[in-house]
Amino acid sequence: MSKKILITGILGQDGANMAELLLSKANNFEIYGMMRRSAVPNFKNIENIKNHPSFNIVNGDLTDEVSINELVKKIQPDYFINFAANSFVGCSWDMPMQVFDVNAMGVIRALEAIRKFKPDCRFYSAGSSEEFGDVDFAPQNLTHPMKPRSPYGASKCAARHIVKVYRESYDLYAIHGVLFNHEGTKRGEEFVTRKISKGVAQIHNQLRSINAWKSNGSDDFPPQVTPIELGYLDSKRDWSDSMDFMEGIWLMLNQQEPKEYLLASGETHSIREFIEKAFNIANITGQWEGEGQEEKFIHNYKDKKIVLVKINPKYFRPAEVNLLLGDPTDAIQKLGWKPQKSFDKLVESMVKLDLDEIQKAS
Ligand code: NDP
Ligand code: GDR
Repeated sequence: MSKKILITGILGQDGANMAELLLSKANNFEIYGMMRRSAVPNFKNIENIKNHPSFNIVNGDLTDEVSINELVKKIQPDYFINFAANSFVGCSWDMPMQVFDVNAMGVIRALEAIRKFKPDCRFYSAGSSEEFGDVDFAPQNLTHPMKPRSPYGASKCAARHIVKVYRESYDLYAIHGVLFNHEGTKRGEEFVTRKISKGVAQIHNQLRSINAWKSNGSDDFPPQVTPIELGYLDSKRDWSDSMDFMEGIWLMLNQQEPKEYLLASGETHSIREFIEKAFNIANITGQWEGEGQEEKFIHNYKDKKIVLVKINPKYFRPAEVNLLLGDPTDAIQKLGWKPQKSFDKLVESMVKLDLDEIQKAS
């Protein structure tokens, strides 16, 4: 018997990775990837699976109850994996109501559809370390109080509460596992890791052009390097690989009892550290100079100083989460979860992909 799996957020990072993972795991999985209507949809993340015979795209929107009900009624999924969200913390102050509508009300719509039309369907919804906010202790585990610092974080806290209520009230296999930051080569370009890896690749390309230009005998060079403009550099994040998390989520969905877990690497690194590592992988040397908003990451090119990274206050947030560090012991010991990719390998894979892509394009 085939297992039907409905995945929302299919064009995003995790939805696409989960579909890819499940299609590689077994040949009796029928995947239904839900996308919302868009004038110019971007299918890049599902390029290598979109023609798979067991992969189907379906239309729906988490803000639209009718579409969610219809999908659950028609497909009768065995699993419903909810990755759809307005997932960008930075913009959640600009549209707090939309963020709650998708991230919290959307979860109720999914739970109601399951309760009414397929109560034995197993449900996972993505929780976030942003629920912990201005943390009381580190590393954080699931006993940490919810102290969100953004409308996004608050919406995920609301989702966590409602999943618990439905699980306990209606005896559903419904879980909201908390995920710390996870990245990879399908990461959206506005998130800091991808913004850095893309920026490094662009600068690498620009430095190559300068070198070629110089080797033609010219003494000076025009300022052709576009610095990466970032906000707060001192926050620390617990970064992992998205594919590793998809394995953990699948384990969470296949236990005897619906229990929630937290996935994290157990390491924390600053944005500054990510920047240094990313440039290092591209063989570009640099050092920090200046202070506060004037601080810059500089590359010495002969007697010239080339700015690689500078601060743009427009990227500061009204409130920041300074330190995230998760404790994944429970998931490792009780689920048997084994994350594979280290922080160094993660940064390397992202920078190398962006270097390759820019080289192919130029
Ligand atoms: P992405 O932003 O890459 O993907 C989110 C997807 O949700 C997008 O494809 C988007 O569609 C879709 N979406 C947004 N609004 C709606 C809507 N109203 N109806 C249907 N679909 C919608 O996020 P990730 O893949 O990185 O994250 C997956 C989930 O995990 C999210 O819930 C996120 O909040 C959560 N999470 C992520 C973490 C991370 O580090 N990546 C950490 C903790 C939690 P479109 O493509 O059209 O924009
Ligand atoms: P985050 O990820 O807010 O942790 O949410 P993001 O990459 O956006 O920010 C991480 C940290 O970097 C700082 N920062 C910048 N961030 C962005 N995006 N752009 C910048 O220019 C910039 N400069 C500095 C931020 O202030 C922040 O401290 C991610 C999302 O995937 C959520 O959906 C998820 O729930 C959490 O991770 C866990």
